[in-house]
Amino acid sequence: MKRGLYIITDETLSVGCSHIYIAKKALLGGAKIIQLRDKQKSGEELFVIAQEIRSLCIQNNAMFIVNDRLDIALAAKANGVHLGQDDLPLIAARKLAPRPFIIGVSVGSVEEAVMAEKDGADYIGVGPVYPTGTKADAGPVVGPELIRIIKKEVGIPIVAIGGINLSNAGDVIAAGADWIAVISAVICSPDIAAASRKFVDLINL
Ligand code: TZP
Ligand code: MG
Repeated sequence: MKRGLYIITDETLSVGCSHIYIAKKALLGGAKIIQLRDKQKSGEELFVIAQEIRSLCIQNNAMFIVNDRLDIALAAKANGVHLGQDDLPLIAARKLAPRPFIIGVSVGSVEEAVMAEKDGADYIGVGPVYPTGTKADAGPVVGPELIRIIKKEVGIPIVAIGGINLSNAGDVIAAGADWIAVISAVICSPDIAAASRKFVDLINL
């Protein structure tokens, strides 16, 4: 799949909506990657949720990625894991999880992007593209310019993240992003499926 909408679940932002509810609605709206992101729940709780989201993704021909937790991703048979620069190092993760298991890595510079590709990442998450209130430690805003530069230096897919909304997503795609990753612009919406669909339509233009 070359392009699409990548939705990250976050129960702390979506007042009253569970990870499973968010995933269901986002899939209904056409999201093709769901990432389970939860920094608080126990492994026991996450494992149950991950198994459920995995089957929803299979039913909807979408991929399922777990944030941070390679153990949960492997145990729940997710398609992959997403790792930040301070998480389990990519090389160590890859030893435990050979391809076709997907490993995505967050990067905030060309150097990190080139290194991630060299070390075996399947995609890179580039951001924050715009200011975001969703992640306090997201690092400096990189703008679509960094996507344009990284696109020339790496061959793996680029997932753009951070402050992306319907007004700026077109610029991010024009800069070369393959996937648009969104949290607040979709999950804080009263209709998650409809909000997802609007992004999908824009990506498919
Ligand atoms: N990583 C970099 S920015 C970010 C993450 C998880 C938050 C993206 O959330 P939003 O609400 O789409 O700006
Ligand atoms: Mg992380």
